[in-house]
Amino acid sequence: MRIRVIGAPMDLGADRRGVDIGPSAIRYAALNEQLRRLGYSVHDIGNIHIPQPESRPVGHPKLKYLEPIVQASEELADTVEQALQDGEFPLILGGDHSIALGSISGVASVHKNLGVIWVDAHADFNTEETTPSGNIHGMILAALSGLGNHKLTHIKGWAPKIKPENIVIVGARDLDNEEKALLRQHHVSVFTMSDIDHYGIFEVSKRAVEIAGRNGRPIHLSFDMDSIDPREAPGVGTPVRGGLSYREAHTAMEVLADSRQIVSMDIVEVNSILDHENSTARLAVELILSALGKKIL
Ligand code: DIR
Ligand code: MN
Ligand code: MN
Ligand code: MN
Repeated sequence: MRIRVIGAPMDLGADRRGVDIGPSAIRYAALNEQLRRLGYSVHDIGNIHIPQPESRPVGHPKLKYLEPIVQASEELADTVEQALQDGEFPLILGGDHSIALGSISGVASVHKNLGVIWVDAHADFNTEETTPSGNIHGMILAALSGLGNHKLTHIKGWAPKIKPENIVIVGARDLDNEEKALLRQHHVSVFTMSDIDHYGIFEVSKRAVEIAGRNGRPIHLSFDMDSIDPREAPGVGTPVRGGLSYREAHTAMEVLADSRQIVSMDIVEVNSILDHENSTARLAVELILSALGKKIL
């Protein structure tokens, strides 16, 4: 299989600056070389164009940088759709998590009945009404489900991109109160860190595949590096204690790889400014390899 690597140096969706270096940091950690070593052919098309926040007005305080985020999402959606049409596996490097609005919109144009596994400390299920921060990276799953601002929900002119009951969040431990109510109301499956403590990551990952990939439907994997414990992944914008261990993260990726239902993937929120010697980017590369089938033996 051929992998199309697409960089999305987005730093408009969160307050903390530094995740726009993510695509470079991940490439510097030898992503392409290691993918080739695993037997894939790699087609790296470089980065899509995304403006620097300093060059744009913040706009509405509950929807910061809405216009440039919508514009970048339209471009990324087209880029990802094209990759799938050319028979390549889209691997999108963030950037903050707002890039998943574009990437999943592109995948959903090709795969109309798409499941999503969202590995994250957060649920990213806020709307402009519930957001405590105005940061759009915290609204992406809701927007893809058709909730919230019309411009966010209608990337490429249609909505919703996914059914909320086809979404599974894994690793959650920092949710806002109104966000919790929205998740319940729309029947999103959420496996919190407590669930992982109780059932174990192997069981939780298998159930995530069962729900998101019911009836063999294709699955998009969206991996926020802040799902990992900050001891392992210090280079993220919003670290939250009590996250996935190194082994748990690998196990989850191996279970997803074994499902053979993953059709596209993004990896987001690597913040190089806060990182220790690129260790979070190096971990991101390891996890990508596990998600794409790398095994110890
Ligand atoms: C918080 C933090 N729930 C918000 N969210 C995220 O601002 O909406 N941090 N996604 O990474
Ligand atoms: Mn996120
Ligand atoms: Mn985020
Ligand atoms: Mn997060």
